[in-house]
Amino acid sequence: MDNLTTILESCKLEISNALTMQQMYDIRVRYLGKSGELTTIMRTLKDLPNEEKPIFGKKVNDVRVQLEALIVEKESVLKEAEKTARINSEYIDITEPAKLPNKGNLHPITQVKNEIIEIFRSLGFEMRQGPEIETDYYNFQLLNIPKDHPARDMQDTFYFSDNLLLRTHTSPCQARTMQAKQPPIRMICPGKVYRSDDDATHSPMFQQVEGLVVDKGVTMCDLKGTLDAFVKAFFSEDTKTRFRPSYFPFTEPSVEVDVTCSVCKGEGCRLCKGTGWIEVLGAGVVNPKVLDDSGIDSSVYSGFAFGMGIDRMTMIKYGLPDMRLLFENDTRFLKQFN
Ligand code: 2NM
Repeated sequence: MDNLTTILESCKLEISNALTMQQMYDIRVRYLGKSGELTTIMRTLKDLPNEEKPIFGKKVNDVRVQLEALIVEKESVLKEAEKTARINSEYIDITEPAKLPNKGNLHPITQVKNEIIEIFRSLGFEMRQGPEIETDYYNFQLLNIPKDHPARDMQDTFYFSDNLLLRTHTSPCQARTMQAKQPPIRMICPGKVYRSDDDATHSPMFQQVEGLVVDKGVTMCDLKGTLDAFVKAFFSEDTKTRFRPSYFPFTEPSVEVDVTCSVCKGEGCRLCKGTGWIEVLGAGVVNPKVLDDSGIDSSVYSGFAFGMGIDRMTMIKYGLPDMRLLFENDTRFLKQFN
């Protein structure tokens, strides 16, 4: 009987000290298992006098029932605690924003090209496109570029044959348009052009937008007004223009157009090399010979034309120090235009 009391007390103590389900399992085996303490003590029953057997047997059974209840109760407490601990350790914050997939964007040159097209569209210009492989006739002859002009040299132009070449400007598209329709013409041609050039400021392929207006009474004034409106829309409303005399075979007179520096507003900085002005465009009044050769009567009509490099416009607009940034496809650079 004393042994039984000792077993009961020590088992109660162990149950109350137990911290894990594994410990509870061990306790159950050690006290109630096949060779556990209670089972062992039950085996001494047969050595007792007959009259004590039922009393002792009942007592052992009472202890077993009592311990069983205590173990079940403690186990349910521990199970609940382990569940809570697991829920806490596996907590997922469903309000945390998801990791977004990388989002692409149009290349900066494409963005600037679209912007230029949109500005001229709002001024009433239509967009036309022509082939990148051209004939000598459309790329040079029709544009009054003489046989001995340096642009025609193998050094400057990629030839497929004597007659076939990669266009060096988009002007052949303007010539094709003049052949195809009579004035009024208000068109721009954006696209890729190719020159045998490759250094820090020249790429063998670059993109241009050229424009052409032909109608009755078109003058240099219309050219100035149109380009003024364009640079104000493209750079900023306070941008001013400056027209310097220049030369192109297909225009007469010809000009080079400077704008006030978008970085220093004319003060002088690195971008404008201290002058306050940046050259952005070439332009001029279309040479009457070019009109006549393309089938437009220059005694009735006149026109102006202009051309700009989209890569150059992009560099100026964003103050890029090196044109190669635009061709390396480094996503750390490109995603800044998202
Ligand atoms: C420029 C500068 C000046 C130009 C001329 C023509 C055409 F076909 F009408 F004769 N198209 N583009 C032109 C004129 C292009 O780029 C710097």
